[in-house]
Amino acid sequence: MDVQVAVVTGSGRGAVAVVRVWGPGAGAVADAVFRPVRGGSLLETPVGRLRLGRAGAGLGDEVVAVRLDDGGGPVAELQCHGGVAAVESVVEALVQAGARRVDQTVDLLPPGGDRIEADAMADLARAPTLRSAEILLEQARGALRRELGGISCRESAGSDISARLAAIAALAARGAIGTRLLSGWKVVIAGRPNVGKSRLFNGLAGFDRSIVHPMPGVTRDVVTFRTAVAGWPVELCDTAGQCETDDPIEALGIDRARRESGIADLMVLVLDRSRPLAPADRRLLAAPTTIPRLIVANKSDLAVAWPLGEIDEASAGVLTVSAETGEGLDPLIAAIGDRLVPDPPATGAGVPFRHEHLEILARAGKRLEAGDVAGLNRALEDLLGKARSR
Ligand SMILES: Nc1nc2c(ncn2[C@@H]2O[C@H](COP(=O)(O)OP(=O)(O)OP(=O)(O)O)[C@@H](O)[C@H]2O)c(=O)[nH]1
Ligand SMILES: [Mg+2]
Repeated sequence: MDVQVAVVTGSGRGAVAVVRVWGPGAGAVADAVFRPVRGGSLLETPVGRLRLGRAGAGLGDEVVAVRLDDGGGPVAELQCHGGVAAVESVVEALVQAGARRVDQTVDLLPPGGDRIEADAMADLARAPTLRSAEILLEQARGALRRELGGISCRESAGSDISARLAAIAALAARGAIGTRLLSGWKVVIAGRPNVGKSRLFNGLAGFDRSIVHPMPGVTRDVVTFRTAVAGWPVELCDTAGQCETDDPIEALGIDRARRESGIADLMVLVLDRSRPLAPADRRLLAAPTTIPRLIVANKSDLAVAWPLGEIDEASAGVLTVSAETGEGLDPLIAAIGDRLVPDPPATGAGVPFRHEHLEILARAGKRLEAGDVAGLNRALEDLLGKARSR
């Protein structure tokens, strides 16, 4: 058998593509194209250890390389950015080194992997950010399977029922993150007119998506943009400034702003630090919120018109930023990330990433609570079972 190469995840769509080489001599072929950032060659690297380097023509693309041994022969994988050019350049280099290209097939799933891994691979191809991709890649490598396997009990569960229930609860908590890895979180930027919402939105988006203007009432409709905030996929929403108005179009925009604020995961309430707080600011601060919020005092590059202590939230922390100069944007980005995902999964942790996983976990937890170990195993078998769904 010769050395073969295939793109395991669909190229061109996701943040990360996995290029797999297998067959006798696969390690040497991968080694020939992989240029480590530092340290010895890929062949000298123990199986399973991830290495950072470059591959491809010229300077090449940044890749993570790993040798795997599945018992069925040597396998190596190069994970690269998902863009078509990057993937093609890595595949081409491997072909030059002697591999034969074959079409992607689901049989290229990780050794021993099946449904969970297949689903993780499918989602990986659609991962909008590298952080999402990293977590899905871990699941494709068996992180979730391993943890589920640890919970299912062959023998009588005995005294460790509470430990297993805690493990199920921990997985379910991570599932709240896992099920958002593709769809992301919604963050709405709200405040009264002219406080700098659109400027801040553009700063977070990284380019001028929304119109910024000295005249109040510029943003009329909700402007959205999908981006990565602290590595998480986020839909940012810029909204119309909230105030009393007789203008029917502005009023419609304000209605929409309120609606968005009701369904978002987080509100960033922007105040203008360079002007005294207006009644509209105070109304917004006092309004009951159904979602978590961050208070941002913008225009910190100008002379300060009010002390932070003037608002009740001061003790909880108001973020001072200048959307104009960019000062304070990095801490704001970190704060948004912390609010959306206060407890990110550790590297290698099992993360349920589909609602179906959470439903099965809930069922398994109920069975375990009832002392029904056979029922627990049956529920988990739905996920762990070898029946391939695709
Ligand atoms: N000096 C300074 N000016 C700012 C800052 N942020 C925004 N501005 C200015 O404030 C004005 C209003 O900014 P926008 O971002 O359009 O404000 P907005 O809150 O979106 O306003 P509406 O869409 O009308 O509700 C513009 O002239 C901006 O250049 C800042 O941090 N510092
Ligand atoms: Mg605006």
